[in-house]
Amino acid sequence: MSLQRSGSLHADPAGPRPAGGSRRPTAAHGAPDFASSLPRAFHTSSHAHLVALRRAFSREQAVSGQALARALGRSRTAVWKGIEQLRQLGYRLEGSPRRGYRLLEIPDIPFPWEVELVRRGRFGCPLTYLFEVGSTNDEARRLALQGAPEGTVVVADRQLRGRGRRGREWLSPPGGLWFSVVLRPQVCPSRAGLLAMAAGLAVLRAASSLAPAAPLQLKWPNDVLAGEGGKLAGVLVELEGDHERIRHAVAGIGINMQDVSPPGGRWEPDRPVPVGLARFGCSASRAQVLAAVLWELEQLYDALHRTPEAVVGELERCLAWKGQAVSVQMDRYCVHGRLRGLDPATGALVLEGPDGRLTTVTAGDVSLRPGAGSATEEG
Ligand code: BT5
Repeated sequence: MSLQRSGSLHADPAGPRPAGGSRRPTAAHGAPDFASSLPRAFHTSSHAHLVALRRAFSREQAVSGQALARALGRSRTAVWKGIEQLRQLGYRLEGSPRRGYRLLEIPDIPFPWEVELVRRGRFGCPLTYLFEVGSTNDEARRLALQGAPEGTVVVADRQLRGRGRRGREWLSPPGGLWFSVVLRPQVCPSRAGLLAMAAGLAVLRAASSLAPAAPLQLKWPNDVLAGEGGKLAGVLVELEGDHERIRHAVAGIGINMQDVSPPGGRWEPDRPVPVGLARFGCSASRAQVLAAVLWELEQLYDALHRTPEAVVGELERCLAWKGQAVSVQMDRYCVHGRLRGLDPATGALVLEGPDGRLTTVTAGDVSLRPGAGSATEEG
């Protein structure tokens, strides 16, 4: 029998029933029916026993209690407690005195132990999973200020105050992939724009490998577009440091796994509509998607330090609207022009006016501008 990965959870009737009544996500979105006694947060280090237990279950055969105790280096009682913990969290485990335990169903939740099973590089360890948080960027910043190592990840099922750029709201309902990575880049702050673009490219690479049919493109400076007018993901990089050195950066990444419904039933006109990865035939779990993005991010991040021009080349190849007439809305100006590409040193957007003059834009919102382009500024 093969393991099932459930979107919704089916608590094992043999296991203890959680009491419920907490403010955490409900079973419909992949998180368990909670007991207030369940922890709100799970860390790689404080849940090392579950990491070991889950690793012992990675094959589909039954495992004896004795073998599990050996794998954990702990007593049979500790194994039993771990099994009960997993059951409370939505895992379906069959136990038989003769054959041992068999894992039948895994909830689609990026717990640290699930990510540990599929993680390939340095990024993603340590990892904190939260059922609910204000913003994962705030939590990751807090950890960064306490000295958390590069690659530390905070991931949440739901954000109550998810944010985009310029104070915009980022809708983060249960079931999406909302996470932040602590980075300590050795690059000049003027190149920080490339970090956000590299994070977008990491999502594009990972999503393309998991859902090859997805028509993905990068929209400068931080969006991953899917098809006409769809937004699969957004990136918010927040820096701490001074004009000479970045002390740390927090790369916040939001990926829609399912389509997101608009608040009040309507999306703002002229803004991309949130579309989920599932729409393109992706059947990967959130832990798998997270691990894939973290791996790509790590490769691109390392490349940014060694061979930034190669990263910029790939960014340009994936850039939406190249050669087309666009407008870039900044705080006080709107610039129009033909989108030519990226400044290789900073990742700024390069526009070309009808006279061939190039204009470089470091921040703003790009939109398509049907008709002829001219590099002009409007107040
Ligand atoms: C972004 O901003 O696209 C950056 C989003 C970053 C979100 C991550 S989630 C983890 C971490 N924690 C946080 O609090 N944030 C980061 P921007 O380019 O400003 O786009 C914001 C706009 O996207 C909104 O004004 C909406 O129009 C639209 N939007 C809101 N929620 C969306 C969603 N779930 N999917 C697609 N578009 C959305």
